[in-house]
Amino acid sequence: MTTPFQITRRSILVGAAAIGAIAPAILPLAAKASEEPPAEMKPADLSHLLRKKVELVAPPFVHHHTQKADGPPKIVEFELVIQEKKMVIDDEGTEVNAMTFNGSVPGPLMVVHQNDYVELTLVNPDTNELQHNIDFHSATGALGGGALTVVNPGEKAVLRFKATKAGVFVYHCAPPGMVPWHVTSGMNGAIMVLPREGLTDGHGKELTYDRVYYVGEQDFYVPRDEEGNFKKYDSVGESYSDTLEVMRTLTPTHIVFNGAVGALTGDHALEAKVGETVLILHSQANRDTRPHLIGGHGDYVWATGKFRNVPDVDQETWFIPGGTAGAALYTFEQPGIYAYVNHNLIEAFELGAAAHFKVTGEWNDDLMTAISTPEGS
Ligand SMILES: [Cu+2]
Repeated sequence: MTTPFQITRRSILVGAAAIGAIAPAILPLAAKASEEPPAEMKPADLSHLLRKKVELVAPPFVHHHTQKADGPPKIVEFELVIQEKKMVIDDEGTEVNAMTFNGSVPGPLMVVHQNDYVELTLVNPDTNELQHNIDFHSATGALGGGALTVVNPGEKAVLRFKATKAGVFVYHCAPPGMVPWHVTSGMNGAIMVLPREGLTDGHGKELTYDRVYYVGEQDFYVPRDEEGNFKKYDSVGESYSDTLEVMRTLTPTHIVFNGAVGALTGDHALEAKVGETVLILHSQANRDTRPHLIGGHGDYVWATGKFRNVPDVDQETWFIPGGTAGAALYTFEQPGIYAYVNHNLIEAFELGAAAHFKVTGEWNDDLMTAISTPEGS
């Protein structure tokens, strides 16, 4: 059966025109590029490079990696399998027809070192309904790879790019005609390109981390019925037009960390010990955000995530523009539960953009003490 969503490369423009009024102004480039091979080129001979295959893990965790490069640049192989699936995004059972890389929102974090080559296999199983692709903000050319990776259900593509810039970068789906829908349905993640010599403070001091966590902030736009209840749909395609209407209000119904309200709080809190240094990576592919660690700080912060810049120090809150991934390094000094929030506090407390750090260790009375606990006067 043909639906407006099962479009082929050749009918991208027709499909796009039918789907959204804004799309045609942006899409011809993408459609043209995906139909044609790259312009005249001399294939790069990388046969002398070592290859490494990485098994990705679901956020907030990050696959094993070394902080400094352990040799010359290599080809690092990753695979992302696109999964369209229903996900529950709050404790009231609200559902979205999510689109995901590897089944999680956000998609998994990839780690390479500067000047490594990323070789990504992007798989769109034939059980999916829609066409997808991937745009790496860390890549150069062809719409970040988006023009070379448009895959219909049942297809896969392999993209290789050289990670020339060090930093944390967003990746996201950007299919012709439906970019914001796919991004706000969960198809985004991040890649960290570490300097080959590891992180520094920009003044010669090496910076290392004991743990790294990846927080992906997601805005969802869930349609409501006449009574104000969130609607459910049998398929992602069926949810499209209602969801687009809500998206155009620019008013998310949910703003969450890692796919759902509470995904990183309570029993799912991020763990650390006093004295440990934690690297917190935070991406938002679509909206601005302003992370804040309640009761802590950002010792070293690359708010826009790019490691050739000197990090800001001793930050209280940092600003990550939409379409960016930031990095903050903090050494915990006190035990306890810390809330890590988007410090638009309405977005944190009312819409869900909050996580917890559960930190164990010895209390430092010098840093803080209760001289007198609350009592009646
Ligand atoms: Cu997609």
